[in-house]
Amino acid sequence: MMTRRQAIKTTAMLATASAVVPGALAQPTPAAVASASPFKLPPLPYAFDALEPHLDARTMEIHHDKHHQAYVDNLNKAFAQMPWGGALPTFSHLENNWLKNPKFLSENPAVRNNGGGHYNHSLFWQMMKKNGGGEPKAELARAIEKHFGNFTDFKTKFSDAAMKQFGSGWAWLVSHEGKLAIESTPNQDTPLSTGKQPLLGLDVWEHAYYLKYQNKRADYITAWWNVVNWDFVAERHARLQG
Ligand code: MN3
Repeated sequence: MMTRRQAIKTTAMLATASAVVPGALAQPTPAAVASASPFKLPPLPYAFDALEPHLDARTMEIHHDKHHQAYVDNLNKAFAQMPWGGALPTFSHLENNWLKNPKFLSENPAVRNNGGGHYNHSLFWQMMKKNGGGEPKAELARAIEKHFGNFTDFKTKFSDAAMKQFGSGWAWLVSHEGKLAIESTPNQDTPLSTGKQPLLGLDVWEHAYYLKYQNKRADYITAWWNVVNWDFVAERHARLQG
């Protein structure tokens, strides 16, 4: 918990950081920017044990509280090192600017890795829910059938992408120019950097499954289908259809 004194201090620093923004030449001092920590760990939208027995509580706790927190902390640190003259960046800025700019990402590997990690995990928690799984409905179901033949073939192809991602990375169902596709990305790279929108993603880093499944990634993937939040995926899909 933040004490009142710390809260006042933080508020003062945030005020200092944003107060200088309108001046074109004035930039927040590195100290003010570092203290602002514009990126925050979003709360897990359910209890740690909500996805049991498929994803165990201990893994969820470490994954969210330690791994995701580390991406957030390191992204804030990376931001503090950047020359910055604008308003403090937001999650939307990360999503719509930084992660869609391959040149910027290649020049800022700390943002590529930690910004990607923050973005991917922020989505990942919402892509799962208690009593999830089953099959998508309505428009999304029709789109999956159109692009992959049927839901079973889609699942096989997605699981295959997750299995074949060598080392750490993600498998994705993405939307690109009105079409659905399956792909995988290494490390914390996001589909955004190649112009695609992620609809559903599966974290295949060992930290996502090692405690319960050890080296058996296939078992983790099979279990994960039972917690997919298809409503969330359908919402993202519907939004992209306009
Ligand atoms: Mn992870």
